[in-house]
Amino acid sequence: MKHLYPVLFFSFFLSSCTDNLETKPNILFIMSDDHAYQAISAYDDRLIKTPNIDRIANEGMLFNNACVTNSICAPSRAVILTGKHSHINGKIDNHAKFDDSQTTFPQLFQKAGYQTAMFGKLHFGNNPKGVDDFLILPGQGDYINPKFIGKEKDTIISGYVTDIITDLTLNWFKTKRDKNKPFLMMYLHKAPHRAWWPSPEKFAEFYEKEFPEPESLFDNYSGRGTAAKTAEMNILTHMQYMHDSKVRPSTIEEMDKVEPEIVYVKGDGTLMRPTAKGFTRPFGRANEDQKKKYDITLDKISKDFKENWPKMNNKEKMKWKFQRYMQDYLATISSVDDNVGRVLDYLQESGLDKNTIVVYTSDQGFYLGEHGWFDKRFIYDESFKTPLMIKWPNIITPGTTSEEMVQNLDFAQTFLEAAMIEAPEDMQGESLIPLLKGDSENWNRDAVYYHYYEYPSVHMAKRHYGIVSKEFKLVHFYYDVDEWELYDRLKDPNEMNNIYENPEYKNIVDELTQELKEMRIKYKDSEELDKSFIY
Ligand code: SGN
Ligand code: CA
Repeated sequence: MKHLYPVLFFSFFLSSCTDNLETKPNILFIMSDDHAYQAISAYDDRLIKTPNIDRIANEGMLFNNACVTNSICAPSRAVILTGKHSHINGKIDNHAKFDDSQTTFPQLFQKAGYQTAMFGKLHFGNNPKGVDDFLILPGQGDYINPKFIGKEKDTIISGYVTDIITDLTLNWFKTKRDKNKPFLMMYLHKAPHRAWWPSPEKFAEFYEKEFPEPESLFDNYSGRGTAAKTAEMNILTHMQYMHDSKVRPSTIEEMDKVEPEIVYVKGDGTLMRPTAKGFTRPFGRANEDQKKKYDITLDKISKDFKENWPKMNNKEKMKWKFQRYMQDYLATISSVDDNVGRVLDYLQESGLDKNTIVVYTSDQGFYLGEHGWFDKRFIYDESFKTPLMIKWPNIITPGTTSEEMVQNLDFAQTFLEAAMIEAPEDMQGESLIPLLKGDSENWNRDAVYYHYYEYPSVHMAKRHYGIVSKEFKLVHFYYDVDEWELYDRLKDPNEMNNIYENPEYKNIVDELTQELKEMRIKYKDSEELDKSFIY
């Protein structure tokens, strides 16, 4: 019933409004890749200050319980574009093919008269549909001198990827924008995706910094299930010295003689000796001038490693790797923040900001050492939640926050409603417009559904689905285990203790199990479907 009013209203409105394009808002959708909310100062300023990204929150609404339906890159993007859960849109993991005969929301915008464009990382395997202009990175893309796939031709652009994606976006605004049409711009960063290569300047700047460790850096998973214990995303045991910490291959070979136990665990669980390839893959693209700039910091890292690593115990190695990780990860974010500032400045200078909805989000969250981890995938908070802030002048009250459980699944319907375009009946999200307008009476979702599939695969996070409310999280791990977990999100925010077997929570378990069952029916997920996705 709740949906009837906007549909009726907008179908009436549509007929009188399609020619009246100037009344429709523009949309600037900014998404980065693997950006943890812990690394945005609007959420938490212990690690980094992000004054430009924060501008969106200060002038709009910050969501404290925004989350994804499936915490991994390409599936999250498929959910965003289709407004449907992974088991419906078919892109359950990074390997699955996306069936591009499906409707995506940019196609609907294009049809409704919007000018549409996309620059940066899509990571889909297909070119985007419904965008008038695009230049996208192939697959994961490269940080240095990246190649782009274009509508007409592919091109390699020299420089640092975050600056380039911004230049492309600004150039489109300045030279290609049709002033008679509203726009939908998808400005999609590759950063801060692994292996976290900063620009040479930020690399040097952040190498000098030291960052606070999270409380659970040395988690031994004693209060958790098999999935947490067997995941291969621990900074000490799975992060790689060359590929991630950027220690020179020659140094590693030398250290090998000192202590020959440096091995890496691969995604499939087998052990691998380090090879130079891991280091040179991103760096190999740099030209001689760029290499010289990187060399200054790379030499410092290797010198430190050579001098100190042989003397370190495991605890010290963990601490050392955590600092190296944060220095590079946060350096890439600092570039994202500078560049978001350039785009926001342009919107302001051109006056476009007045009628533009600006969204900042990430395809999912990320572990910054919590539970000893990097990467994502799990329903546990750091990867389940994602940053989200939305600014919309005259509609959203500046500086407001929302605690509601909202998902990446909701974006398509939100943008469509904002643009007064009718959303297809089979989209599965909820428009966030009532929340944006401060009308929480017209919002009645109290829990969300989650389902992660990519297993067995890199990082070995087991398959699971679950239900999450503001208070609790109930999870079922399946495939090669059959384990349930329950977390009390208010009493145990770091999710250290699985209380599924605790008799005090029996009623909660019963209630949530029933709710989860109903949710799987509502979203058309089922055991049969789970089995059909097993490879
Ligand atoms: C690469 C990364 C993984 C990461 C996946 C998926 N390894 O395989 O750490 O989990 O991508 O990331 S790397 O050695 O290539 O950096 S995703 O964002 O595309 O889902
Ligand atoms: Ca990602």
